[in-house]
Amino acid sequence: MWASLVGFIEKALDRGSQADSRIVLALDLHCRLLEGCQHSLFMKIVSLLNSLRNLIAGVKIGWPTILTLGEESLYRLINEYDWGFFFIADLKLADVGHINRLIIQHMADIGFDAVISHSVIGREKALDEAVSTARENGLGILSVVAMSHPGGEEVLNKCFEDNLRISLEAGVDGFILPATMPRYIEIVRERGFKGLILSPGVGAQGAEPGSAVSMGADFEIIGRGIYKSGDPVKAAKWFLERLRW
Ligand code: BMP
Repeated sequence: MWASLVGFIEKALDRGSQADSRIVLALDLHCRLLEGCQHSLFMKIVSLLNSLRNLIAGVKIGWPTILTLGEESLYRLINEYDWGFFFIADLKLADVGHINRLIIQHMADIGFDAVISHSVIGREKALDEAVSTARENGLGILSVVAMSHPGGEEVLNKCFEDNLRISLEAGVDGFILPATMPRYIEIVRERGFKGLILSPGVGAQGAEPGSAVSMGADFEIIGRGIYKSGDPVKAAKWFLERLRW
């Protein structure tokens, strides 16, 4: 069932154990086009990642950074430094199949190891196509099954069971599940899911570091708690003490 078991899942777990870290940095640093600071942002990110080299397992890059840097700079960022991290493109795909296909091909060209898709889009001509495109291009694929913010409970998280079923049937490598609502993580593990679970919501959104892992998550996703802190290395070390492999 887990067709890419020796692909992204293994790569992520290997890296986590080797780095002795369950931290995935959420990289959402950005600047506006008219500010003309794309180059300085690139250098700032290189310096940040360098300083976190031995503290984090992977990097999840979100829309703000993807838009600011653009494809060419992202390609350089991921490929021209020997980081050792795994890189996840967090586009939260939520479109029809052929558009998801095109976007995933772009992410593969840039050098990402995995992509994130919504699952609420359904399987047929949507998530199925995202999964097959990811596989064809050697990428892992993670799906959003429930979200971490309070409004997640209004609609999306009410579809948790359907999102989970759709994701399992489509054969994703793992799930994005909220550290702020750890019961969802617990349910998924209680049902015997062996793939990856990555949990956002730690730090700035209020969840305690280690809380998602104690429910069965493999990694906790931390953004502002690290990159917005006055001393990102000190902050990452603090989180790491609670998130050792
Ligand atoms: P922060 O630690 O700064 O709150 O960042 C959380 C990261 O996780 C962001 O990149 C956000 O897009 C992502 N995320 C989230 O916060 N909640 C979800 O339910 C799903 C996410 O991907």
